[in-house]
Amino acid sequence: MQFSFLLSFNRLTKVAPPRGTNSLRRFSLLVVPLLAAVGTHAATVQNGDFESGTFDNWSQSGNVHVVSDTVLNQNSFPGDFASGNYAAIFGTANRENNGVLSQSFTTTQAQLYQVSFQYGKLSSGQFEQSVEVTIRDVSSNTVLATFRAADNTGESIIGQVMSPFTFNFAAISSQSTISFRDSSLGTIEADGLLDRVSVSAVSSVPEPETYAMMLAGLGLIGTIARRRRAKQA
Ligand SMILES: [Ca+2]
Ligand SMILES: [Ca+2]
Repeated sequence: MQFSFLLSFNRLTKVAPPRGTNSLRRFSLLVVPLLAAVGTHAATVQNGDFESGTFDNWSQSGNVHVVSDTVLNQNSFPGDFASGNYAAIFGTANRENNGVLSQSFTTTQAQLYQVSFQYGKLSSGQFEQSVEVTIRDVSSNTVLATFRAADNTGESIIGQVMSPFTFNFAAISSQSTISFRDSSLGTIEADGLLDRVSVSAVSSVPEPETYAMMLAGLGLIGTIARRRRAKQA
């Protein structure tokens, strides 16, 4: 059973890069730096992997704590449950499921962002564990996105893995808040685990210097095409 857990974990973490043709690679060499220049409006969630071993940068209430693999391993839970050593754990022990974690971060108006995180169930019981994720605009308190991540596999501890989740939202001002609220069906012999929370810009309105770079790139492509046509003629 332990082997199947490890294999599943490896499948999640070792995703082979897609293979492309040479022409696609050349195209990527040109386009990737352009896209990198476009994605300058980075949103930053601090301590999203909880590797400080604390809830630094987060607001925390209710039954949610930082937990380490070391502690879980000492408490008869063998395996790797966190990316790194630490994760957030909701509904610890058999106490109430009322944990909330939230953090505000800088955003750019009209910018599209992708939220990604890992969530899983630490359990020897059957209760479904879930977390409700809400993105709000800070100044207006408008809800920009809601998302629910659940692990209802009902498996025992050795079979568990953290699963990746992603969703998008568009910011409407310079500050947004992400919050995770424990919404599990029960807490007895089941806790929710959260790790690797990050927010990144997925597209952007290009700035003037980016347009200049793009035009320069297109001009280069045009020059190459003209030279090829001239050679063929
Ligand atoms: Ca971590
Ligand atoms: Ca619990």
